[in-house]
Formats: sequence, C-alpha cells, structure tokens
Amino acid sequence: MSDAAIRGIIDLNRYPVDAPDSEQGRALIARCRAALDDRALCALPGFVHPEAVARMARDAEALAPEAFRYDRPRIAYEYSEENWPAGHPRTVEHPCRYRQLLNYQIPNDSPVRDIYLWEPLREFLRRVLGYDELHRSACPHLALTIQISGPEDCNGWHFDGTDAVFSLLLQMPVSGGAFEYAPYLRSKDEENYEAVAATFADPDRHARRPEIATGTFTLFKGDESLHRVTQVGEGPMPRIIALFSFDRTPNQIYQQQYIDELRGRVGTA
Ligand SMILES: O=C(O)CCC(=O)C(=O)O
Ligand SMILES: [Fe+2]
Repeated sequence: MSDAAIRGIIDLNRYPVDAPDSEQGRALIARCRAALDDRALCALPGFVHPEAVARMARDAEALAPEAFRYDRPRIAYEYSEENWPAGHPRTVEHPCRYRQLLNYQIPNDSPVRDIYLWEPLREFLRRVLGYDELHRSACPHLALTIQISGPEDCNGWHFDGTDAVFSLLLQMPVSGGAFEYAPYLRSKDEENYEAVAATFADPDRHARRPEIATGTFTLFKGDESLHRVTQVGEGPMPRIIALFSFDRTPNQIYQQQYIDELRGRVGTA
C-alpha cells in the first residue's frame, strides 16, 4: 500500500498514525490510551475521508445480497456448561439479527482491506494498547467483516471474547442502530452480575450512547464493557460497520478455537 494511496483513505494529517514517534504521533497515542482507560472507548471521528467512506458503504451494499444472515437470540456471554438459575444474566437471551459479509467475501482490492492490512495502523494500535504483540487475525471468516443491519436488525447485549475491537462506521440508518455500552462493567476478577442485570433492565439509566458519526474509527474494550446495537428503524439505508479483528497471539483462527473446544468437550483432543 503506497503512502499516497493510504492518504486517499485515512486522514493522516489529522491522525498521524504513520509517525508514532513524532511529537504529534506520541500525543495521539497518549490521547487514545487515556480515552480507553477512562471510558473503555476511543472514537476517532473523520479518520477516513468521506469519499472513501461513501465508496466502502456502496461496495458493501452491492455485496449485501451475498451476506450471511444471522437471526438467533444470544446470551451476553460465551456459552458455558455450568447451570445458571433462570433469570441470571448468563441465561437471559437477547435478540440478535444482522447480515454479515465475511472476510473472504470482501475483495482484496477494497479500501477497508487496505486499512486492515496497513502495517502502520497495526503498530499504532499495538502501541495504544501497550501490548508486546498485536497480530491480525488469521481467520478466513472473521478477520475482517462488515455487518449490515436493516429494519428490525440489532445486536443483542454482550461482552466480546477478545480484548479489544476496532470498527469503522460506514453508514447510519435514519433511525435506531445506536451503539450503547456500559464501560468496564466487569473485570477479570469481578463479573458484577448485579450491574449487568441492572443494565439489561434500564439501559437509559446505566448505559451510554456515544454519538458516533460515519467515518469514525473506534477502539473499544468490549471484553469488559457490556454493549449492544439497538434495533434499526424503517428506511432504505442500513447501518453498515466494518470490524477489524486483531489478537495478541499470532495465527488466531476463531473456527479452530471452537473446534478445539468441542474436541475438548467430547474428550478426543
Ligand atoms: O456494530 C457495532 O457497533 C458493534 C458490533 C459488536 O459489538 C460486535 O460485533 O461484537
Ligand atoms: Fe461486540
């Protein structure tokens, strides 16, 4: 990816991701880190130029007929074999419906992939998170995905299974489709089920709804922060968001993890 080509996509004057050791680059990293520490979310508005955002949204809509349809209630947690009492936050199911373009369906020459594969961005994110290593996911399905949500689609309350999630909002519907979250609601040591239940019951009181404009690149601590996307309203424009998957260990393939887990369960691993 040439410098000029990436400059046509990312606003590098505003966000000097490619110069992490410059004064401005260091300041940007510090600002992102402070936002993540403070509220589990760092939004970089105008990260991608409007024309590039519009093209990405158009390309995604053109591919939408091929996207996979998900329509199955989910619980907020990874499934476990423990039996939780009815009504416990671990058993409550939330509607979850959207279409998703999987990694292998997104063309190699698309600008969302240019962003994902651009080395300076990976290095920038690694520095923001303060990790020794940060790798692009090797998953042929979920490394880079685009979610497309039309009327009545939504993403139910959940915690992510990965440390950090990176997204780029490409299009917003006329109504609904808001991202809501409760920052650092749980930690590695404290599940804080009462607060989770309270958030399910009264999101207006317990969750935040940050204004996120299209073209915003967002870093989010989704593993510790409960979040959802509210139902999209009627109208022709779907909500479209690109999701970039990175991991602290190399060669992560989500499907392989599931297969390994299943093997572990039936004792043939
Ligand atoms: O669409 C969003 O804003 C968030 C998506 C999300 O939470 C996820 O895919 O895990
Ligand atoms: Fe999530």
